[in-house]
Amino acid sequence: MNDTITTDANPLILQQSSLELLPSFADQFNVLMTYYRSAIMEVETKFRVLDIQQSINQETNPIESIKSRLKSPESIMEKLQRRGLPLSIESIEQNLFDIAGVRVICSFPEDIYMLADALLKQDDVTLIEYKDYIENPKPNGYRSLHLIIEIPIFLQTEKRLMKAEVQLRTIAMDFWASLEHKLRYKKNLKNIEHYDEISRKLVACAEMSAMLDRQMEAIRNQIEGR
Ligand code: 0O2
Repeated sequence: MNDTITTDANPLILQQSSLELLPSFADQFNVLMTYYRSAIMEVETKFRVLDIQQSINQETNPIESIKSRLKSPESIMEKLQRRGLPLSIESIEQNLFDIAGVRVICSFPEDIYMLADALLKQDDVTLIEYKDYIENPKPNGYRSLHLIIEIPIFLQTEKRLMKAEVQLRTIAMDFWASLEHKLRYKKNLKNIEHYDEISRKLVACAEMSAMLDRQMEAIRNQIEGR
């Protein structure tokens, strides 16, 4: 019997002799990850340019730091499986929008919206999804502005549109999210004693850090006469 290969996007029946012509899943996966890595570089550059421009115009740097990450192969496979989606290259591109992740840590909450607006005004950026967890924090206290965008990357002979997730937060929001993430992953919090009390304490910490953000911003605005 001939070997049969099927892909979810395009069912193919191939002879064994054709097999060596096909790039393996691993090869295609690695190429795709290179495209996402390129998308990260494009998005980072856009933010660095905005930061430099602000430092010239306003003599301030709205961005404290940028942390980027490419989702790991294990996380990609886990997410596809969890959602009952096909484990294929096409499925990754069509269904997962957070493989390229860029986290922009800002000084003040107003800077987050200024940077998001400036990014979304650029004519090569398409907004796919906008989730404002600052206006509407998650019940556990999590705050950040999340954007899913599509941007072009330019290869030798083609232009490819790639999706990326941008998370914009203040230092205080990042401080809370990083510690909450560590605590959550250290233990399965839901199974421990005093879970409700711990959840309430985490929400209270998130509210304190939001208050700190508002006060620091008010001081900045007072100093700068805004
Ligand atoms: P990592 O390692 O940061 O990538 P989903 O993407 O399916 O999990 P959804 O609703 O599409 O869920 O995404 P959502 O909630 O807009 O944002 C997902 C990402 O935001 C997470 O990615 C985290 O980075 C961050 N995030 C969202 N909620 C919380 C939270 O309660 N606490 C913390 N610390 N971070 C949060 P990943 O994939 O979970 O992890």
